[in-house]
Amino acid sequence: MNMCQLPILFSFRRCPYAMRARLAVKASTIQVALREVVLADKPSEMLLCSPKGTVPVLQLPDGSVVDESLDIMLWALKQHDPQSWLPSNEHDEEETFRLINFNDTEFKAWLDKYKYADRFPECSIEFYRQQGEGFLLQLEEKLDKSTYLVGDKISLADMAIFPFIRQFAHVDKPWFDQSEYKKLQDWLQQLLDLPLFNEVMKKYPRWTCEQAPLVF
Ligand SMILES: N[C@@H](CCC(=O)N[C@@H](CS)C(=O)NCC(=O)O)C(=O)O
Repeated sequence: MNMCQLPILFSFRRCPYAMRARLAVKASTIQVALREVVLADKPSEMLLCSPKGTVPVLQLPDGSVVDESLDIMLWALKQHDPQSWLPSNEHDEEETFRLINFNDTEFKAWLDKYKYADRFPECSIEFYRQQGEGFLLQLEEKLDKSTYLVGDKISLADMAIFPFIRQFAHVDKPWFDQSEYKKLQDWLQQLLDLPLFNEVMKKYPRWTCEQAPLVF
């Protein structure tokens, strides 16, 4: 493929939504041109195709745009899913999207308050952590029954959710490490140790329009 025709992925290394998009794109082996952005100074090229201004954004060669991380994951995996991350039956599909939806709505809201507790002084950091723990407990119970969140192999649910659990764990790592969520701790460590994760966490310079396409 001519490099100019590669899909363009606007990304930010540390954003958990962008991480999960990069994980799926990399797993799918579909090549994209990666553009590392700075959130405080988003490139006009990105805002022009997705005015809502969140990363990740995928711009396809035909001009269409996918600007929700889960949709980018599905865009990639529906074309090529060599590690079989997509759910293979209706039950797993329902459970996968239920967990991801809970993560992206309720859990993410508590995660933000826990992470930036000083900006939400109406309650204590411990309170925000306890609210987030509802989801940790749900996941711990899942991991008590199966090796991964939906079944005994890595799937979309694990990959869409673990970047957020990583963030939650890193707010107070000593607390997380001594917490009762032992299965969750092992699960997180296993995913962090994947070569795929290291691959998608490589550091890239901030994109400028003079830059040669960075094939990811
Ligand atoms: N629902 C969106 C959420 C993406 C999102 O909120 N990304 C954050 C970074 S982690 C962002 O771009 N925030 C805009 C900003 O900080 O200006 C998705 O799944 O792609």
